[in-house]
Amino acid sequence: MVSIVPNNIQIEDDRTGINVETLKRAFLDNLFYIQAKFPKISTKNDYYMALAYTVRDRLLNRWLQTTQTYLEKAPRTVAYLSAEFLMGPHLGNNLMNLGLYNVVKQAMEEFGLGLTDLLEQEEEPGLGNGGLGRLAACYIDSLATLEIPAIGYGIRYEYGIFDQEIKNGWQVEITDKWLRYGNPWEVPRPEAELEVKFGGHTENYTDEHGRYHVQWIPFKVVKGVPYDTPILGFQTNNANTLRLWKAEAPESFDFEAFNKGDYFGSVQEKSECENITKVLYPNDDSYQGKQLRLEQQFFFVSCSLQDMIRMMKAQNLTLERFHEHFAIQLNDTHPTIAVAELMRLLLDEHQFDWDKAWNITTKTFAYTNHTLLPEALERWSINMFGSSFPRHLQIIYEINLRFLDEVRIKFPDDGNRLRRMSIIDESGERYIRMAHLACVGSFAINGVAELHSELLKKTTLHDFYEMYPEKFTNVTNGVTPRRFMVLSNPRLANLITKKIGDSWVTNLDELRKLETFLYDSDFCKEFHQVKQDVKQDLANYIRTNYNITIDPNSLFDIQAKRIHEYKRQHLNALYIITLYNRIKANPNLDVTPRTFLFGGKAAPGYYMAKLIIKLINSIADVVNHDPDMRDRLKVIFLKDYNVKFAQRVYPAADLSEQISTAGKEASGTGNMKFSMNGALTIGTLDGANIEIREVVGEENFFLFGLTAEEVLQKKAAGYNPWDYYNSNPELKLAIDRISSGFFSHGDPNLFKPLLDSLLYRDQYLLLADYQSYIECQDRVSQAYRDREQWIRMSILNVARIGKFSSDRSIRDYVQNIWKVSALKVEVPEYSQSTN
Ligand code: B1H
Repeated sequence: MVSIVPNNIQIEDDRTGINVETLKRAFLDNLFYIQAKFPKISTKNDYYMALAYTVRDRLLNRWLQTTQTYLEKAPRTVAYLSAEFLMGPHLGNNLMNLGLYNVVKQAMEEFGLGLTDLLEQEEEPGLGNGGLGRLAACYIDSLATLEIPAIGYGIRYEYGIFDQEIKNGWQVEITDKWLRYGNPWEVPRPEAELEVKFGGHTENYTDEHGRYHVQWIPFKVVKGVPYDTPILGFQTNNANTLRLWKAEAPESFDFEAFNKGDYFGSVQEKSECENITKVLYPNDDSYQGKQLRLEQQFFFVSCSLQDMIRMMKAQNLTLERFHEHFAIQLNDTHPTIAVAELMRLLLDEHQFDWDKAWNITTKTFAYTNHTLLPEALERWSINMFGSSFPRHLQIIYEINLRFLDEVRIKFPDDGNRLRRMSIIDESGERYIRMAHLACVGSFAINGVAELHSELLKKTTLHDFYEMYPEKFTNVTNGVTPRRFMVLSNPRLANLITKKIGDSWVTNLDELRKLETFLYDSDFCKEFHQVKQDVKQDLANYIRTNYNITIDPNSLFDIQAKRIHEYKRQHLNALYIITLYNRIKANPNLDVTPRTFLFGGKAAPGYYMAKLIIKLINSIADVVNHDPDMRDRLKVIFLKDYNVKFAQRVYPAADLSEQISTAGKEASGTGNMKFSMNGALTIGTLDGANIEIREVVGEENFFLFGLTAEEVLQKKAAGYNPWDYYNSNPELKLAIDRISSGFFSHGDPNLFKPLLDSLLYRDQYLLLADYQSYIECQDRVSQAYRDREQWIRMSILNVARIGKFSSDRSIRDYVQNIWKVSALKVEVPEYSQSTN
């Protein structure tokens, strides 16, 4: 193997050396030569940038050596295609993975700079909405840590998920200008740009051998420029690449406008090209049939597939073996146009015949479904789709024709089944059903938790399960313990390591060893102290940023996730009102003091979700200022919940709210992050909650509510929310308090849409689950009074959570779906300086 490390580099080199003195010198050097500043005139951001470059320098040899090794050995590679990568801040993660956290901390301290301050400075790349995007980020981390050759492909949105402010209790959206001060972690690769076509029409021609071909004559061409970010594994040499595409105008395509002297027209065309990667669509778990979104999807998919083909060519590999070289994972249907685009590339640009191209395609793709919610299932109107992608529409028709023939053979004389399964929905205006295309075009289909995968087979994809049972599997989601334990909760991580050593970080099942200390009172005390200290940290943060005092001895009850009716933040709110009412009725009631914390963004166009935020803030206003509460009840909505802030939140929770209507939350991943940090869960039998409860033990989990099956039965039997309202006095009082205007300065109309939806529809069965939830919450309050027992339950949550490491999820994908092997990267030792 050829080393790419120049052999004259010595360990003390300012770009590689890792002792305090060298790091300090390198930092000042970067401050001077990159930021063009010296300490006296530097801002905090200058310091952050100087440090970021100092750290980046120290991972470049691993990154380039990895790239070199992959190029040489040409291993089978995972391509993870995702419209979202919610990476969170890079600096702390890279410091941890390089093992440089403490030495860098010391170096900064010698300059009088606090490392935590500098870490706080980083603007996180919010290139995702919620769970789906964060999952992609956890998987990219685990892939590198497990030394699996992999590339993450996605979109470099200029504006990520909006920043949330709260004004007068309402959400206000602010554009996320995350690139404003530059991004030290990315490397633009303009030399590797590619072209992507849009619109126009197709033409048929016959070549000199009499073979029939189709040519796509586009209306416009857009350039895709890759921006690469190294993703280093935890204490490995493997640094994989996250390759995000930015859209730019080509230099040549607008010549017509220029020739006509239409300068402004051509500039406008340029800005229209760049629109494609301008902004992330801010909807979680729902889709909008917007043409620009479809164009975003195609843009990054086409760039990525062309990039893979180019790589194979560079390695002298034949495209006949494309499926042997790449396993492409489709993160939901968002990149599913890839099925048609790979077909087009093979058919039209590389002259494969249909059967050969289809064989390769269907051995390449695997599809992960992330939701059963009907409003999230992507379908594109044929007209819109065809106007942007005329050739792909033809290809999809042809795929469908052949597919329906297959269905007909397996299930003769079943017209309804054909209509149900067709990739084209012909029931009204015609649509392409992307999930159907994904199922037909993939060799594997998986849900993200056991229940979800079962429901997929029973409901949404039932016909496809009958057609291709062998394609279906489950891969339960997981999260990275590096970011969500080691980095975010160092106190807990250090305590664990002190007891069981540090190999749990890459082998999370080892946390089981903590069970030996369950009745070790010193350990329990220390564990409790860690939780108290972390809660105090959050209390301080809230004191500083919200000017509200909360009691770290109260039970921290936290619901942090996107705001959605199915996630039922308003059920939580009904419990708060119930507690409030009880204390009002009996001011001396002996209640367990609680602090209710909420965090999460609402999609800007989702009125009901925004009204839920307003309701929580309105309740907070009343409760926090009512002297009768005597600080036993506090409610805070924490604004702008993002990855950076989440890292403060998960460690501080006593109780994690996972209260979705059973059958609606595909998996959830916050549930895992809370539990890993010692929170107990109050939850329904939904998504991964079921599996969490299974491993931590039912006695260490607060279960309530209807099961998924009972939800369906109840709805089928004709659910009437009024029955619950009329027969439950506490529920009635809670709802009446809202409708009377008690929380809205006397305005009875403010929350009417929300209450009407509860009383007249209650799609998500809040009223049906209310009593069960209230009783369960009361059990929580009781349990928290026996603090020693609570601590043991909390320890058991941590000790038994190993299954939910994303390392386990990735091993599942590797073994059952991708069939790839690890490839260790060797980084030659730098020659040691001798003086
Ligand atoms: C999940 C989405 C999602 N499921 C559409 N579906 C989007 C759908 O921009 N869009 O159009 C964006 C996101 N997100 C979540 O995925 C599930 O709700 C969670 O239960 C699950 O844990 C997570 C990861 O699998």
